[in-house]
Amino acid sequence: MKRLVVITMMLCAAMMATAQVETSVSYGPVPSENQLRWQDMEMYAFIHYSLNTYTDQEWGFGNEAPQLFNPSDLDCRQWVRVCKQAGMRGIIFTAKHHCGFCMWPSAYTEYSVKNAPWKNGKGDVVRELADACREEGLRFAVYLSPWDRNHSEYGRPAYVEYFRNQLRELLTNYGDIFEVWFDGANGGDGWYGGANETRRIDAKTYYQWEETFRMIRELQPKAVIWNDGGNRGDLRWVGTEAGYVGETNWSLMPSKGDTPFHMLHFGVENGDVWCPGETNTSIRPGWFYHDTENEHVKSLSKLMDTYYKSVGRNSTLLLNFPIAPNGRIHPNDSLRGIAFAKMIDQVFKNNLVEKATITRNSVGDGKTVTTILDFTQPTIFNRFLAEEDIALGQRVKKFTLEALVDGRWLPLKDELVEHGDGLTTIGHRRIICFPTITATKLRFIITDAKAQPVIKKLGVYLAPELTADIPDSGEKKSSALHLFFSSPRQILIDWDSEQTFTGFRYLPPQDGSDGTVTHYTLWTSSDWVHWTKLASGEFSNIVNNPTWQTIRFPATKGHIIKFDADRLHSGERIGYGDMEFF
Ligand code: FUL
Repeated sequence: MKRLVVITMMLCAAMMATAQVETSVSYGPVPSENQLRWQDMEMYAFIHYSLNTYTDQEWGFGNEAPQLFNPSDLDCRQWVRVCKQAGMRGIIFTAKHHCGFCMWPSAYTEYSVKNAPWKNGKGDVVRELADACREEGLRFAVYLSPWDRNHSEYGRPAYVEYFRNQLRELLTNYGDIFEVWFDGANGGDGWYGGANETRRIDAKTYYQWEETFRMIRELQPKAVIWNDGGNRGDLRWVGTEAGYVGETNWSLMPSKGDTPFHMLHFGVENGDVWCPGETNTSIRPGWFYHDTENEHVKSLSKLMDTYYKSVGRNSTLLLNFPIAPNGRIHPNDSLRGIAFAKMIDQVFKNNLVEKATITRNSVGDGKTVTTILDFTQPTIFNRFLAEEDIALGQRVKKFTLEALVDGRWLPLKDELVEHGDGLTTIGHRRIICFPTITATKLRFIITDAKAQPVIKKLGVYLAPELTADIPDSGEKKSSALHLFFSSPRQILIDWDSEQTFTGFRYLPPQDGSDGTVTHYTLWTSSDWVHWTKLASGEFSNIVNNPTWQTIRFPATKGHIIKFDADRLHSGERIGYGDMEFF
């Protein structure tokens, strides 16, 4: 006989948490405290910056001159502010990339900032960034490339000693480190102290990872280790840098043996260790800055897609922001990053589950669970979210989703899925995207689980439609300024350097009055935090006489302008024929 349990209640998030946790016994491998803390970070930034920034390369050969490193305007606080506003909770910095150039004055090499003209060789980028992160409440972490194309001993035992010495410097002199990132790229050709040759190593044995890991555990017991270089760390690569993990994503891996692509990408259902996937990708095509990529910063819809396919698939998102040669994050990247965070907030700010009545039936051994969300009235939505309490293990194997539309249950499928219907694992967070529907009820059925599921949160949302034109047509650039629609009624314009503004001209759309701004407020800022109002008011008679509108104001310094359309004549988005600043 099957046992039937029925629970009915008005749902609020807190009740949901207690109501569904009927067990506190874990099942299978579970995350460590470090892994749990890391998973809760959800999004954090990569920063790629090195001599490559000045040679327009992705991988330096190891013989690039330290003299190239002389940024005019290096500002780690700008990086941190941008990352923070882009929703990032920490930063992983390329302290040393494959070229071997150290962004801190390592005592073990001359190939570092100490021989660069920047700050007369007295600078330390790692220090400045670690301090800036601490000030702004972001966590800090380091990328130290095991492959070093500069070092003469690379490939021999002496280099491994050198590598560990460098790591010790980074782990002891810069405060708490949340993650240590060891790139998998290994061996091959390089300068190697002038040898100019190809050196091959066995990534599994050469670096003696066990000893290095032991050192990390001792010096930074709260750090997680990422390693795709031949030894299982605390986290795994997801097998691609394109910014997505498999829709089935187990946070489990086998503790031993090789890890082919499918294991990295989908995890391993019966793996014996907890080893969650970290999705790493860059906001641009390259990891390092290249002028030629300024027009190819990922669109907002691409970034949202990346979010759904990483954080929304039981992974974290490690999103790279390259530093431009002047020592700052380029405005195209920062504006896009900020718009990304805003969009995430917008999508998830209103959880429709809070207005629903929930009924939950679990059958038999409790592994099959049906949850019905009754909205009592027709409700419009297009996103579903579920979270397991992963501290107790990852359990759900399969589920279905159905919406009651006009009295009929319609199956919903994940429209971003690459294989099957995609309604498989949940883990820390699963987000399902489907076309906008109007339904009175939503039915979430867990059809297969390893053990009784422990769902700690459910969410139903209405995400704004991201039409293809938002990301790309929102930009207009000249050499001096970068313009971006941060929302349909707000334009942000960022200059490469500080300006003195004295006036503004606005030409309304010339092909109709939709989008014409009739009332506006204009702001400026130098730091994205403090805003000074420059002017606000009405463009008189602009609809009947759609000509240039000129506004003058007292000279004010800043490098960002925010143009708010307080009122539009008609339409939903700001329109303009042209704009000019004095
Ligand atoms: C890769 C490296 O080779 C790239 O240069 C970059 O650092 C990326 C994050 O990892 O494997």
